[in-house]
Amino acid sequence: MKILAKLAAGLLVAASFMAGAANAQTVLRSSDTHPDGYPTVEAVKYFGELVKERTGGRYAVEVYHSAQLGEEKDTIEQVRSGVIELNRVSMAPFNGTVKESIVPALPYLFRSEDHMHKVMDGAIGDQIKKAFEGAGLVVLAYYDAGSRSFYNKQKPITSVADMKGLKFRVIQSDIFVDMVAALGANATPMPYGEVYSAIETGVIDGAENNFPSYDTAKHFEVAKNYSLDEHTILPEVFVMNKAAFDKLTPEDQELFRQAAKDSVAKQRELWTAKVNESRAKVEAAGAKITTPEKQGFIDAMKPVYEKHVTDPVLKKMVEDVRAVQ
Ligand code: GTR
Repeated sequence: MKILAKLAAGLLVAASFMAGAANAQTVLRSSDTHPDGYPTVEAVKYFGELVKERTGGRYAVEVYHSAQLGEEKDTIEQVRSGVIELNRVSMAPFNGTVKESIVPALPYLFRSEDHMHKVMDGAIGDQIKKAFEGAGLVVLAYYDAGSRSFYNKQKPITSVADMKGLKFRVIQSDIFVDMVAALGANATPMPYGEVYSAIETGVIDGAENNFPSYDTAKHFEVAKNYSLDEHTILPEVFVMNKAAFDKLTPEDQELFRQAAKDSVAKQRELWTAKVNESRAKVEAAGAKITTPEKQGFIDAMKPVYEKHVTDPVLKKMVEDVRAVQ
């Protein structure tokens, strides 16, 4: 009896150990500058749910929204060094690190959001993904961020001439600094979280972003003139630390890629709804939306291309983007 009991107890311990091992969960941390409920935050949460479900709970994702882990530039360093495993950021802060990421940040290169989707979902999108690996990152998905336009607290912008002398915060990329200079205005790259008070106190006159960011960061409260110049259709990237990705089994890697792909459809749907909601909200709150004479903006961008698209790889990529119908 005693021996049997001992055996049974031993089996129980072994069984619970095995169950414990099966339940062991690796929690992956992901950063986002946006508040809870924002389409990118929701898309990464959805990715996490799919991963958890499809791995039988072996992996889970925790999304730290609202810049809890820091501003984008800092969290990019965190994900590259492996302090965090995942990150959802804009493409532009990578412009100085991943040469190929310059292409989707170029002003007026994409003709429409549809054109951007075709490019990023195709061979050029894959080429950019490959280039991110050199920076220690695996691109899991490209998400939508609509188009970026200028807004300011001084006056409505109806043509390039109105831009003269205004001070704008731009996203942290030289392309954007030069874009603003080419329009006769002054650019200050600064972290997203500092923009509201910088506009409020008059350090800058305005910034540039899409409607959901203009809304959720509350910039519409301090800069009421939004001019729909739509200078870039800049996608977001959802990246994973490459060493962490390489540690996954090939099956899990495929599962992660598929979950990310599934989250793209979800994000695009949420994005479209959010743009409409945010636009209506800021207008109701008194934002004045104007549509400036766009050709002037397009023509002014020549020096930006001359300065940043000199490398043969980038020249070819720009040609390839233009050829995508
Ligand atoms: C938003 C983007 C953020 C952040 C922000 C900015 O459109 O979703 O990731 O890059 O712009 O301007 O800093």
